Amino acid sequence: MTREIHVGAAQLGPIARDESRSEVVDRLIALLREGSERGCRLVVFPELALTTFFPRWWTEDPAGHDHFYEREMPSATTQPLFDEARRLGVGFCLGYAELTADGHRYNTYVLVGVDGSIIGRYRKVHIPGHDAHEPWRPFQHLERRYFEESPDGFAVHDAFGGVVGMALCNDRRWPETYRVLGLLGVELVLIGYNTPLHYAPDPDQNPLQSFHNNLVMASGAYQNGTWVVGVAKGGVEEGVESLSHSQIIAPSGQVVAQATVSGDLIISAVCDLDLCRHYKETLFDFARYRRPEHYGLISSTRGVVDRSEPR
Ligand code: CDT
Repeated sequence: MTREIHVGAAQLGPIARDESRSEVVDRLIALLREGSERGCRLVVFPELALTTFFPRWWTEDPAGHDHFYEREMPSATTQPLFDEARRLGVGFCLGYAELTADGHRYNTYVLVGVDGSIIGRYRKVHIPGHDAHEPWRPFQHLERRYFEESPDGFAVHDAFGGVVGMALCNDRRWPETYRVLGLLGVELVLIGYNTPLHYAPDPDQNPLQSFHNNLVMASGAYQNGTWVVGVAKGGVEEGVESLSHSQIIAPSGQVVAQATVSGDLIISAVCDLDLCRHYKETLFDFARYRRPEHYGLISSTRGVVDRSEPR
């Protein structure tokens, strides 16, 4: 018997700075319903799906952006999304800015089951951008000012009939993300992203954003024999254009569904989780072929080693 799950990638268009949380929740509910009508059991929303991408603005006091964070999940404002999920019998994955009771700020993803209960929470591991104000940029990317690095790392959850893992945006560029999840047996990786088309430190990369987006997710899927669902918040948001091109990628590395336009929309695919075995049990049979004794540097150093130092 095959293990098939119909997954929807709920791409979002821009969220305006002054758009209220409940207006955004209404947009998410509309997408959840559309996913349900298509037959989806799981609908995946992007990173920071409740607010505009606020790290593009500097505030002298980091707490100046605290109104963009959620202090509880669900809250009175987000509860209608959880209620609708339970009513429809559709699970979802939602990205938001989390402010904990003891004052920690994380870029967070939460996985919610078809009964509306929380299955797992993931806090972004790789925090990109900068932490100081850099006025030379046309806009800021201050994630390193407004979010802490996850203290928890990566995890998988037995959910939706398979093994599900989460990652957020910049995490998708790092092979370690997929490999750690792969070593945990992941079959479905959910990744939300906000990727501005303009990359100030090296604008030569601007026209390559879509290429790189597919390159990293397709490689991660293939090299670990897993489905990958990449979901954008794209379009022109507060004057900054971000990548759309949401996509669902099979364990072969092939794209099986892709958004061709920006804006709020659903793409979906029936993901046969048993397809993962084709890769996990052949070319990427980790237990048979990996040589971890030669990979020590990956976890023992952060940057490039100084080869002039005796080792
Ligand atoms: N949200 C996020 O992680 N965005 C980054 C932008 C590039 S770093 C400024 C990304 O990796 O897509």
